[in-house]
Amino acid sequence: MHRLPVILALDPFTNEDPLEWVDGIVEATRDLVSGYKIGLLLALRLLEKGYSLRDLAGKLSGVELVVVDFKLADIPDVVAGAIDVLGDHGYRKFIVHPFTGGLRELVERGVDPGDLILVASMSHRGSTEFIDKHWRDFVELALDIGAWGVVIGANKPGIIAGARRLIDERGGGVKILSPGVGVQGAEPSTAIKSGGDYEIVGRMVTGSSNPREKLLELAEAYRGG
Ligand code: BMP
Repeated sequence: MHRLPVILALDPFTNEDPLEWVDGIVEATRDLVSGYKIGLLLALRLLEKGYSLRDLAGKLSGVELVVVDFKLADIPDVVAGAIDVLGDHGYRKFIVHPFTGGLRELVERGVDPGDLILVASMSHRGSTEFIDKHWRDFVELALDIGAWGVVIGANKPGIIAGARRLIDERGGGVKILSPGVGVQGAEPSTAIKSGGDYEIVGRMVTGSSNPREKLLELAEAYRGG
């Protein structure tokens, strides 16, 4: 079976050992998904139990696509420093917030733009207050600097379709990653049908009693069934 266009969000909401939790899910799903997303919640739970980012990197070794989602939003010195540290652990894709401005400065400082994923529109309701008003600017910035991808909520099919048109018009290869599937309400595969490249799926799969079975169930939706 082809890999699903799914990036599995590894957010541990339970109190079990976070490294074993990651290991169990990755071993059960690595041949089915396109990659994994790790973020602040996992990092905090690992720290709490005395683990390091290197321990986590070990569990994810051999996985082609690991997206580090700390939604970095700070002065370029600090963002570049954080990317440096994460890069030393072998991580290569980083979600950053573009609303701070200064992403070009990051690139001038040596950050590879092909490692960056810019948040252009979020899946929660509050995203319309500020971020969504600028989604087009953020997608254009991603194209201008040659970013790897943008994040656009799966429940925003109009924005996904608009971003797809913009990216295609400019012949760019920027990928669209869409979270918000399952627990947050969007149906699996709706973002892909609107022009997205990957859906970021978390609790619907990681919170199920059998993540592998759940993904196999979802495969039907991604096949267009
Ligand atoms: P879930 O499928 O369990 O709702 O998880 C969604 C994941 O996507 C979470 O890791 C969350 O941080 C992330 N996310 C999101 O839900 N909406 C966004 O707009 C941006 C995100 O990164």
